[in-house]
Amino acid sequence: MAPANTSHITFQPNDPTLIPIAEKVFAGERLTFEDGVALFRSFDLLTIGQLADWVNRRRNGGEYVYFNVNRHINPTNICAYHCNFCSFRRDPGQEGAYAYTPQEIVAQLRDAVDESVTEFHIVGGLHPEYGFEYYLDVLRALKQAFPWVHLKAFTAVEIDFFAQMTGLSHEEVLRRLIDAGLGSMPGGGAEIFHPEVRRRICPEKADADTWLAIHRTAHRLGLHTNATMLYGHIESYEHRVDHLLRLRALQDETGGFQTFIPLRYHPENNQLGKRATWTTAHDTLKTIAVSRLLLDNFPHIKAYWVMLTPEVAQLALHFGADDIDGTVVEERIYHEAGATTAQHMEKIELIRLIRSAGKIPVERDTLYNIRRVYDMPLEAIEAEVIARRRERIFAAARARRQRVRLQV
Ligand code: V47
Ligand code: SF4
Repeated sequence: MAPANTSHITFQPNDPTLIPIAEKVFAGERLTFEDGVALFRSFDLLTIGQLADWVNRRRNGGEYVYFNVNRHINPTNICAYHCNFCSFRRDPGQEGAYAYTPQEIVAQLRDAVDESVTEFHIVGGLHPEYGFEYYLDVLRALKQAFPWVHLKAFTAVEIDFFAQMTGLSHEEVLRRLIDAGLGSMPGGGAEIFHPEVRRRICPEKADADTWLAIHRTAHRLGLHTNATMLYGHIESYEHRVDHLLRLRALQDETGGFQTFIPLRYHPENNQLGKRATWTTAHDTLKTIAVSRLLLDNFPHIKAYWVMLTPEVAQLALHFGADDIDGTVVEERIYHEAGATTAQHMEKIELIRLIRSAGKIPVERDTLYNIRRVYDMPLEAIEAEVIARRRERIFAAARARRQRVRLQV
């Protein structure tokens, strides 16, 4: 790679250990395990952020920030596993346990979903009694009711569970899910790959090699997938770097990952929270920035506003992140674990958040096709969004009246 033009950058690190790393970054050279650990150990957050921002500008232009209009669906919280960081899971019959039928899921969404929604993000518990057919039926019912909506569904851990339940191979499970409407896979279930941590926080889950093998198979079948890392609990910086480099190695092989999403550990109402607490905004911004620097082959880094808070997610847009996730609607997993953010953000609020960071909001679909660039004056966008919302409310009311008339 040709050396980059850095003449416009004033680069004055407070931490001299970052100078050789910066030289590599500006020369487009790949960072090593030791570089990753040195970055995490450094407290010179602004220098690390500046480097990550520079990489984001070189890779993605640095002005566009992506979001989408999506809805989260968690079909059931009943789960056969017992990850000690999870506040969402319930045993069958336990207070608060639920499992919606595919028809109930569609009915809950019927009045709330119109053509503006482009993605359903579907993850949930591993139900010990419902078979694989239940999960296939959820996809089929959603695809039939909302054929235009992309289904980003089921983590590699869920795929592995379906394979164990049925005796099918991971590939066959994925093929059947694709036939039922699966469009791509979210990045959950990765947690921390290193066995020293993994066996202490989620011993029943698919191990690192299995998680990676499932994504490899998904990429071979033409699916795009995401990857996550659950950080800020009992893991060390070495464990984080190991995790990121395992993802980078698979991406070198397949190129099938779209986005990396660091997930900030939420310690409330779960066992792990007795030993770990909330990590800091400093750590979060550094984790976003180091991810951008180490994952040189990942197109996007997401600052997931639900997890990081809108305020920190907004700052992350200057630390290497170029995506902020979507409107979400009714997030449950982190809210059970103490998230204080809203469970939903209106599109106009996302646009305002991105614009007031000096960036250009870009609405995308799940596969990063651009639906619209919001580069016009904010007042024009606000007027249009309000008019559209009004139209949608009237249309939903008309549809409801028609259904009632038909029932009569
Ligand atoms: O794997 C569970 C995490 C993940 C807690 O692909 C927790 O765009 C923090 O897959 N504190 C599932 N995290 C979520 C997921 C996801 C989320 C956002 C975007 C995308 C994407 C995927 O939720 C699990 C686990 O790491 N999680 N409990 C907790 N207490
Ligand atoms: Fe079950 Fe997922 Fe919670 Fe683990 S994180 S207990 S697999 S719902």
